[in-house]
Amino acid sequence: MSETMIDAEIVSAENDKALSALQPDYEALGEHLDRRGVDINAIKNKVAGYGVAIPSWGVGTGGTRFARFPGKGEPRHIYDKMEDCAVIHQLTCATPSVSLHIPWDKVEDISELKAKGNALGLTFDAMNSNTFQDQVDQEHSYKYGSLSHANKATRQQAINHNIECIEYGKALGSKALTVWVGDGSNFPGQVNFTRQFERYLDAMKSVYKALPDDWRIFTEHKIFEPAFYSTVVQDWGTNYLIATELGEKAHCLVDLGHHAPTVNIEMIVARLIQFGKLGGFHFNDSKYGDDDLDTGLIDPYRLFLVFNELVDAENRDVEGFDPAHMLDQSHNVTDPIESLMQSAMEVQRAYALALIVDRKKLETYQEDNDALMASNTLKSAFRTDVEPILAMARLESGGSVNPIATYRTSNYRQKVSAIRPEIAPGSSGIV
Ligand SMILES: [Mn+2]
Repeated sequence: MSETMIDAEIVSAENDKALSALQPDYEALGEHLDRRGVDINAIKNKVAGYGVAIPSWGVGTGGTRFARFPGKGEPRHIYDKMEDCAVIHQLTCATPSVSLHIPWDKVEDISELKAKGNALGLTFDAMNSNTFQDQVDQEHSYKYGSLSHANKATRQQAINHNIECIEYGKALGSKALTVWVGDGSNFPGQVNFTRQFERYLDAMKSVYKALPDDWRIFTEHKIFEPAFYSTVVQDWGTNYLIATELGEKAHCLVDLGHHAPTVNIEMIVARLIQFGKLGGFHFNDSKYGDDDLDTGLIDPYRLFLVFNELVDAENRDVEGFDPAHMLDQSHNVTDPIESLMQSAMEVQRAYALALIVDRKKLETYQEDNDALMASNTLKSAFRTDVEPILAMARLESGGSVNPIATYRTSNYRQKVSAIRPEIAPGSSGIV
C-alpha cells in the first residue's frame, strides 16, 4: 500500500457527496451509449487503464523568458516534486509515472529516489537530458549548440551528458531517453545546415550506442525557439530522418506545441504510426506558437483527432505500436497541481471520445466518399459528454470524483507552504 498525500477520509467524504449525481448520470449515459452500440463499462475500463506521465518540472510554476512568478509552496527539489506528482495521481488515478529531467532532478542517492517512487506508487517514465542551457562549472558552453556544435569537445560533453542520463534512468527503472536540443541558428548563413545536421547525427549515433537493448530513444522536433532562424530538428520530416538513421530503437516524439499554428498534427501522427516511428507525445496546447498552454484548453477537437488516430492504430493492432504519453506545459497563472490534474483528465477525455467513434460507420462513409457523414460520425462522438465515465473510472480506482474540488478541500497547498520556503520574486523564467 503506497503512502497517500491527501487524507483518504477527505477523498471519500467528497466522493460520497458527489455519488448521488454521478450514479444516475452514469446510468443515463450508459443507456444512451447502448443505443449507439457502445458498452459504457468497456470504455470505462479502458479509460481506467490509461496513464499519462507528469514531467517533474511541471509541478513548479513555469515562466516566460521575461519572468517567473513563483507560487506558494513551490517544490524545493525532486522529493517535493514527487510528492506533488503523487497528489495528482492519488486524485486522478491517471498519472502513474514521472518523467525526470537531468540535471534539475539529480540526487546523491538514486536508490533513495527510487524508494521514494515506490513508496508513493509512482514509476519513472522517460529521462530527459538538458543540453539547452549551461550548468555551473560546465567546461564547454552550449551557447552555439550542443550535439551539433562545431567544436568536437562540446559535442562530446553533450554526448556524455546523455549517456549519464541513460545510466541514471537505468538505476530508476526508466526505459527511454528523450532528447530535445535547442541547437539551431539565429542568422541566415550563421551555420551550414548540412554540416550542422551531420554533426548532430554523428553525435546521436554515439548516444544511441549507449542505449540498453530494451530502451528507446525519442527525439523531439521544434520549429523555433530558442533559435529563431533555424533549428536542427525543426519538424517531423527531419525527426523521421533521425529515427531512420539511428535504428529501430529510435522514434519521433511529437510535442503538440512545437509546430506552426496551421500544421495538421493528427496527420503527422498517422504518418509516423504507418512507418513505425511514433515514439510518443508531449501534450499541451497553443494558440500562437509554443505557448505551452494547458492540454485541451484551446483546441480540444485537435486533441480528439490525435486520439482518433491512436485508437485507430490500437484497433488495427499495429505492430510495435506503444507510444509514450506525457504532459509538457508551463503553468504561469495557476496552481500547477490543478493544471496538471485538469490536463491529465483532458487527455483521458480525448481517449474516451475517440473510443466511442463508430469506426464501422466511419469507414463506410469514407469508402462511399460521404465527407459530410464521415465528419458527422467524428463530431457525434466528440459532442458526447463522457465526464461520468471518467469520474466513475476514478472512483472505482480509489481516486476522486472531483479531483480539483477535493484538492482544494484538502488544503494541500497551504500545508506544504508552511514547510517549503517562499521563493524570492525576480527569478528568471524557465519554460
Ligand atoms: Mn516537449
